[in-house]
Amino acid sequence: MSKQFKRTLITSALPYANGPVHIGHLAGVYVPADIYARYLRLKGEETLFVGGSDEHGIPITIRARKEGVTPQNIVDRYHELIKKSFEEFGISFDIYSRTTSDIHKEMASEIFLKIYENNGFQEIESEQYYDEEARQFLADRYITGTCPHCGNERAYGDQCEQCGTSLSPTDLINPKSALSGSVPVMRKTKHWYLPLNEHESWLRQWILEGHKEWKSNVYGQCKSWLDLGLQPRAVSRDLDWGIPVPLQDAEGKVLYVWFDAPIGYISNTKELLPNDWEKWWKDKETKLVHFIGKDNIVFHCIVFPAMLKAEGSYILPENVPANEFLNLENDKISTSRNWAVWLHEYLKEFPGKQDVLRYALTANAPETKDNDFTWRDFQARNNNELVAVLGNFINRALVLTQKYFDNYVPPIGELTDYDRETIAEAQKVKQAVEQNLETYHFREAQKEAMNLARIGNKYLADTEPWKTAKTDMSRTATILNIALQVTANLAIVLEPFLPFSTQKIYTFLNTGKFDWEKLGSFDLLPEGHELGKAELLFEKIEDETIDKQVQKLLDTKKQNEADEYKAKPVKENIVFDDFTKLDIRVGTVLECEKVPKADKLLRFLLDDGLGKRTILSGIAAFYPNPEELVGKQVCFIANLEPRKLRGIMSEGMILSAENADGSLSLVEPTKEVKPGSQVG
Ligand code: B3M
Ligand code: ZN
Repeated sequence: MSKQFKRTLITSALPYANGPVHIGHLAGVYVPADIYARYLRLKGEETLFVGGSDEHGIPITIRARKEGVTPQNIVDRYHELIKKSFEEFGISFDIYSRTTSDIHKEMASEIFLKIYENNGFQEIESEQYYDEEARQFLADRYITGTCPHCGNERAYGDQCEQCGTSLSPTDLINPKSALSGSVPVMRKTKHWYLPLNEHESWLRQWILEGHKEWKSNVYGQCKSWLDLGLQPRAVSRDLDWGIPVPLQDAEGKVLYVWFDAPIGYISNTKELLPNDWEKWWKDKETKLVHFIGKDNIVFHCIVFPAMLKAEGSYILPENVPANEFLNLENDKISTSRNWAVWLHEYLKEFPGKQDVLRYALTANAPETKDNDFTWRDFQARNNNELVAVLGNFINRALVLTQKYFDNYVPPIGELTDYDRETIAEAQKVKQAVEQNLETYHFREAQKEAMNLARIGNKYLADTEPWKTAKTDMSRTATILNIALQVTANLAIVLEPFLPFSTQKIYTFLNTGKFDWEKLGSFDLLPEGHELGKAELLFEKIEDETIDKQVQKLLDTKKQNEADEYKAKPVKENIVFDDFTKLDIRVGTVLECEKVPKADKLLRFLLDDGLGKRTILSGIAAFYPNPEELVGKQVCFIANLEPRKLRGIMSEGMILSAENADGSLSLVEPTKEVKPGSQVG
């Protein structure tokens, strides 16, 4: 039996205000949180939905440095942009504020001090990299050097982006400060640590025993953290952007961004309800639910609860329905590679189509595993589901009522068995949707809700009111009455998912909003009620529109490849004599074929001007039809010591150029020359 609560507090992760928000944010966090909030409100439950921007931390300072502006400048810009995108997508926050607000600074300091007074921190001195020129300690991201695993010379102190290994700054070979370029030195520094190890046993009990119902991805991640054993975590940093550590001997130190950010949920509640915020955070009858992405699980399930416990007066989350990641056209969404569908751009290119994106993202939500957004799927969801099923059904119900009953709800007559079956089936939808929403299965919930439109569509197709209208007007009246009641039910059940479209349905029906409890009723629209003007709810999205979006992504990909390619540095100088030692010549290809059982090798037989010469070359992957090379001229090194490969003597080396993507291309003279001609 699940616990009964009086009210629900919903939070959604605070996005970093260092860039705009994209479909990955929407699909993973904000749309599910919004569906949940809208559903609870519709049920008349006491609900609060809190959001905001995360405005501290290294990602912000990096962006600011790159653009040569202040961090405040960056967060002011992106906070507004993000806030507007959420508003336009109907994310129904009760408050969307920011972590640079005064209330937040006070709240974060207060909580820090309370934990401090409760002896909840350890002070630990450690050695960290310090930039003597810039006179500051260096965050991991601000140290670059050579990756010890792959040799990438531009690896960061926290990660090598070439091989993906996560690093710590002391792993780097030849570390350099990204601030001044100088070689950093080790220096002692003191920080405050949250001793998570001391919280381990109650956390184990609370999560592993007490919350077996959490989603398996969330539970599993918590379990593996707990099984590895928890370590103390620093909650302060040496940095000049953030909330100062509120202690005497803490100059130059700020709260670590992951310490202050989740407190933002509390501060924002207080900002909205200065006199009434505590019941949302301190009363055991409040159900606290955090919506986040999978990379934030440890902070919300382990670190933040440990902070709250150490403070002593707060409730803990009841659930943390974290999602996995959404990919875009088979590739990881990335802000730095501009591989994303940005919400503000979508709105410009698809004006008025917020619900289409909300629908497609929920239908494809990465609830249990990473999922892929593709423009073709988006188009199909719109054309085959929203237009062909939902829009089509509602339009037929309304247009037929207009045609046969002058736009007034017709009277309901005697019901047939089939009518009763249809109604009974439609009434099952409520429970199915509720069950899924209450267990955070939003994609399944939306599917069940759409099922009501399928039921309606089938009902009209089977009963054919346009035919009965020729012989039996009272039967037609009954059918359309039922179809209109289904339409009203659709407005209720789809509201959490498609708030803009359901608003339109209410306008078409010329009625106010119905509560969730009315879902399943077939007397929502009384006989004789005059309907509003019907319009199309959704429109088809054409191939050209989708092609344009796909092309836009292909262009981004090309641009990225061009940006990423950096020609290799030139080798050390040599003297002319060294060069003349090489005997490079042109030969004409007489035969060319794959070497059996060697994937990469081609066997060339060349006319080298003196006779015939066999050379093996590892370029088979790039010339799938080697016979086409016969007759072409290639350059080769004639005096390279012969060596045996796969039992064949290779007499030299054929020259090829390596392209940015690693593919090889043979080097050929621009005009035909006599075989044996020297290159130099
Ligand atoms: N800003 C990380 C993120 O955007 C972080 C979340 C904070 S939630 C309190 O993924
Ligand atoms: Zn590496």
